[in-house]
Amino acid sequence: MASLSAGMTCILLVLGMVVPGLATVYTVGDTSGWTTGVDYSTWTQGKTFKIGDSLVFNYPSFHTVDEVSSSDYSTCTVGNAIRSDNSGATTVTLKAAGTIYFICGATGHCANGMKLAVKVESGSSTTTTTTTTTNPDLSSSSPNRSPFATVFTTWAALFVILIVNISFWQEF
Ligand SMILES: [Cu+2]
Repeated sequence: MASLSAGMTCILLVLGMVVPGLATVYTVGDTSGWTTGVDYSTWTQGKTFKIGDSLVFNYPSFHTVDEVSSSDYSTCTVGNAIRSDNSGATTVTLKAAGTIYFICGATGHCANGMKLAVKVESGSSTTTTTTTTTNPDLSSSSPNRSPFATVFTTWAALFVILIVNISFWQEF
């Protein structure tokens, strides 16, 4: 039984390393959305943001989502936004490593908490270890192979390995 547990633990460790996470969609502020009175530094705690992940801002359109510089973020300076949106539903895809800063452009809102700094890590969460092929015939024969299909195939293969592993240990 100890051997079985050890074998399964080993398999689970392998699963954790081999199967990558798909891109994550983060709703800023969760159910609170993008508004005053929320501490977004608390919201980012414990979250790992990677290239390919996205941030969804939900808010009434008297707020704005302004991407700003580090200094404008620190000082709550409005009017110099790199990008700005007030559609009420803004999705920002994280495309580069580093820290990206957002504030609300409405007067006084940044000082009332509408400021968000997200540290983006360089590791992409959409890259899998099994998508790359050097065989041109193989790649052209499956042009519609999606990341989901790849992940599913990987999981299926590992599931078979797990079953074989259990069968093996049950022999003893
Ligand atoms: Cu606002």
